[in-house]
Amino acid sequence: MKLMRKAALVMAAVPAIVLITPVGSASAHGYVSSPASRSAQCARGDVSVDLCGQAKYEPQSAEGPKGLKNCSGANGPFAPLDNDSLPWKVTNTGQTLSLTWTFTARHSTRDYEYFIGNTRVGYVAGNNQQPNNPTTHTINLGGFSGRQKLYAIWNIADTVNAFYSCIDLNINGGGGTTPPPTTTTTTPPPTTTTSSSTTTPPPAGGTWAANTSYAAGQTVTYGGSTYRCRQAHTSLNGWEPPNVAALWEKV
Ligand SMILES: [Cu+2]
Repeated sequence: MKLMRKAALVMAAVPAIVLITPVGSASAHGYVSSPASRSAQCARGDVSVDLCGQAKYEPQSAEGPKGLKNCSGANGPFAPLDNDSLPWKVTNTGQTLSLTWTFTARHSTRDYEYFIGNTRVGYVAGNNQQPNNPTTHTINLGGFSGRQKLYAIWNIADTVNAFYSCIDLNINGGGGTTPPPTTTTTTPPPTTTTSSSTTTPPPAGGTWAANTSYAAGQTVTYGGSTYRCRQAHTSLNGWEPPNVAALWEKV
């Protein structure tokens, strides 16, 4: 009897939970937890919250369109992850590296890609299946040595997005080759112009449409709301503003 009542209570609570979970909730995704990615270091306090931005609270949510090479997914609140000059801890490794993903939602998976610079050093197929949590991959670092930044990318099968983690490595313990200083291409959210002389207002776009080139700062309407473009891109079906927070912010 008691059990039944409990079950009934749980059932009754379910619709309420669904209602209070925002659409596209940022809380349920994944990141590389071992070796500690930049996101993981933020979450466990290795790097100060003041420096980390949102990654402190949601290490799993550096989400952005597929095909990027960065640590934040070009997701504004996660931009500090792209800053190579923060005091990230470096993992010493040989040529073989095992990485563990922690998932807070097991999205069906297209594949995983691992890059050093523009070289893809690792690939693991996802077969459009849900991954186990956690999931560990072992990759070979392709002959790279010294200080390197490894991009770990989880490509989701049923959305346009991917999740990004960066792991700072010292390969073969050498520290011999110093990587060229990486120019951080953080795409900051468009800032409101402070200089009053530059009064070029962002072009007021019309209604959002697919296969259209949008510039950062441009606004469009979609579904009765107005959105501002975060970074220049050409729109595609499926990239409707409410779907891709990395590209559009609601105003
Ligand atoms: Cu998710």
